[in-house]
Amino acid sequence: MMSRHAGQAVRLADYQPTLYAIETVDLDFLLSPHATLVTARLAIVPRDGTDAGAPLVLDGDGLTLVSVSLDGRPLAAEAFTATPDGLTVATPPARPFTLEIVTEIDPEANLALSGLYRSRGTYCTQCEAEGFRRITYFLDRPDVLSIYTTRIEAPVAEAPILLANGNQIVSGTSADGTRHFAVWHDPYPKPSYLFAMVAGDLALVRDDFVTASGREVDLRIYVEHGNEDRATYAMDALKRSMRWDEEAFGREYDLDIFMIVAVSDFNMGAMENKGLNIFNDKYVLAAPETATDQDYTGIEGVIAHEYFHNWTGNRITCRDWFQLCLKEGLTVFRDQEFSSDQRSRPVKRISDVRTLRAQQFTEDAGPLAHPVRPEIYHEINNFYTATVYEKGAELIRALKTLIGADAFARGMDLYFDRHDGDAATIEDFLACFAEASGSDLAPFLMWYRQAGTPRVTARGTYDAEARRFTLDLAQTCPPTPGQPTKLPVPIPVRFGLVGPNGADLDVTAVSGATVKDDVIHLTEASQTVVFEGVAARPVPSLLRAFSAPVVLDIDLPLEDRLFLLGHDSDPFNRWEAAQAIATVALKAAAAAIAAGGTSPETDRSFVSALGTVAADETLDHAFRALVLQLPSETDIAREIGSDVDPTAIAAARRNMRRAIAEALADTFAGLYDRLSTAEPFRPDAAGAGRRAFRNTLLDYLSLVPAGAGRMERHYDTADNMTDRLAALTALVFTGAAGAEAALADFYDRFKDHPLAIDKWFVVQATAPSDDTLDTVRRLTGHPAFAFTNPNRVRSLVGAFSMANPAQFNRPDGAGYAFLASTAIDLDPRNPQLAARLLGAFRSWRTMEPGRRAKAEVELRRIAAVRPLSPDVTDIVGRCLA
Ligand code: 0A1
Ligand code: ZN
Repeated sequence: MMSRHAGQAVRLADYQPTLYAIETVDLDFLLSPHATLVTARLAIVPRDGTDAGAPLVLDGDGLTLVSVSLDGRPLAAEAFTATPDGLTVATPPARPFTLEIVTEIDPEANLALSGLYRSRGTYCTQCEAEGFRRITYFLDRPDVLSIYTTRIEAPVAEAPILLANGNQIVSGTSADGTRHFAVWHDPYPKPSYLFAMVAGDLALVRDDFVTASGREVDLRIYVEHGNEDRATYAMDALKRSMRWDEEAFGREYDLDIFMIVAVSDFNMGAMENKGLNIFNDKYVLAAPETATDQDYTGIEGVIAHEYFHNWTGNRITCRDWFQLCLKEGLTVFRDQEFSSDQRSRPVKRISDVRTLRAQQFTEDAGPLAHPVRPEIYHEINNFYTATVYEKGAELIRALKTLIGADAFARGMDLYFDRHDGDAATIEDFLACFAEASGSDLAPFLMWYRQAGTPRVTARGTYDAEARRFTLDLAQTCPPTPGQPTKLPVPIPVRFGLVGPNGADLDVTAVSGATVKDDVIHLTEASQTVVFEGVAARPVPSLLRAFSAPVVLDIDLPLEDRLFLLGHDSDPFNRWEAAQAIATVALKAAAAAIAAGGTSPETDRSFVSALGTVAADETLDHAFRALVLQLPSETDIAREIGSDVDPTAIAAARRNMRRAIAEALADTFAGLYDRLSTAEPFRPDAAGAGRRAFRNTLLDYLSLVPAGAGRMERHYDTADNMTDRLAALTALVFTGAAGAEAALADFYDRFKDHPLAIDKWFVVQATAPSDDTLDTVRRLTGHPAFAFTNPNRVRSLVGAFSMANPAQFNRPDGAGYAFLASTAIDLDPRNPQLAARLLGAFRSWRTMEPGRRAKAEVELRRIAAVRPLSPDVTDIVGRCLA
């Protein structure tokens, strides 16, 4: 058997277990910046049924082999073949044996941030998905589970801290005191992607936790010296996560130590390595002056996410990378539930749905669409997507809604019981819920296999005489790459029939579809649900709390939507009503502008309904803020779907915001001024809600004369980053006279805080100005910017291409050319980051013909570059397919 080469297609249908198991792994790291020696002793056992002497094929990626021996004897040259990308032992013994492999690697030169690399002097690892093969030759796949013992040796002065998975069992120092070592042992079998080691000069923040059954856990967060004070919120979030997982899922922590290390250079958010999570410092470090409320909620969510992986991901892992959603969708669901319990459930739900629509629905509507469980990939790193994560989480939630909370809880218990220690599949997972609920979940599997966002059409008719309400429901799903036709999926439609006084109407009988409590089970392509004994004409409120990841097409008249906005008992659907009204109006306005006309006037009744919500003191601030925020330009573009003109969309949205601001200036100014009383900063939901509301009001006021003094004052008097950044954004986005001074002041204040300077880059990269691209180009040369740091690159180049649609999609194509050139430059150093940035091209085919042609030229220019990484080849290839 040959090893697969990078970029070669991998198919789910071809899955085969390995011929050999690796029972234990003893790793020895002799650290040195440019020449680290790694000795790996692997206890290898042929699996039952493996032919005697079948070749052992180990994965590698860019490795230099120093030596290889079998059971203590060097292997003869003809007994093996080694290349940088694989090591094959031609005829290994038909019995257990030990293979010892020595490789030499260069962490300092590793700018791809995968495998063993250095981040500001700290040695650290990132092995998911296929980084372990950049450290040593291995069966680098998630279904090979081994017990790891790791020895790390380094000069004391360079790396006083030496960490790896599990518990430290031995340590020592050389006689002259200059070198030291530590040995760590992890008793839980794990796949190589969960391996981690860290060595460097780091500061330690400590706490402890006692689990429900009395285990004392040593909690440690390692940060760069000087950042200790900024890790307290992360530590608090960790302890709350540990308690919550015990209470909500009955899951306890299982080692005596849990460590988090914050590093500055990291490709993703964080990584759940067993007992040794490694984090992008953005998701650890926070102080009121430098972190926004969004940063605090991000930290809480990511700390919880990685911690929850200890059970959903580590104790039960994935059989193969096609099953990635088994750990990711489930763990996102768990962290969303945690945050909902810690904060406001409706507010969390609305923000999650906003993200889902912006990221996943957009992905699902373009050339990068793929099923939650894909069936083929060329580069697995490109499948850490909104579809696998966010839609994966929605499927868990929909499953829970369909089978009910009790059966869901029993199914989870069964899953933990039955599969602890396994590398499992989606089928294994669903079987637990089928058994716990006594239902056939075979149709539910279609959700995992089909890409695309289902569209549910709903038409209601009321027969007053018969007191009957008839609801016709139908589902379709658009074609996606490789999937021209689709089957129906089981869709839970949570609903209420809202009566004239705003309360849900009672019904005496239902027929036509399974309806359990307040959930319609839509299982066929079309179904008619008949409700009897309906006392008055209802307004249907469908898909409450967003009960399934679908697009709902319901032809409610404006008055009915305004009624839901004012009265629905489901807060999500109140918010949704405002979004739907705005979306209809914005689409029409964008079409008019694109055709050379002007925006139609914004409906007065909608504006006054927004004013009513804004002033309704019975509603919490965060919710009011969300209702006032119009759908994003990306959302509107996706709703339009084809021949998109992003300039027209931006203009339509700007006009509507201005119309609302003008009509409600007095209300908004009054509300704003009343909220301006100083209260000490607290990053909790109530405080964050107040700031979100006040900053949303400021955003509107910035468009009218009332904003003038208020923006500068807001900036000058801010005692926290949320407020200061909101004011800076308002000043810069409106091109106010004080904008330049505020930008200079901001830079000066925060120049020693790279994570705060990232916000300074984002504001400038997302400014709605025709100069923005020039600014972004100039800022790539700024001393605070570095192409080697993913956070910097995402804040400048990523924000420009993903969060500034009108400027990225400039009609002259200069935005496309800039992104293409940047990605081409970046690709040889950090292909994962280059590929991720190019995701900004995912909607290029929906553009009007002029932009479409310019985007295609740039995509083809990238495709022609040689060499090109498998990561970028895959994204560009799928975009052009
Ligand atoms: N499993 C991590 C995400 C992650 C994935 C890949 C990485 O490197 C390529 C790093 C992190 C999580 O879900 O948090
Ligand atoms: Zn995860």
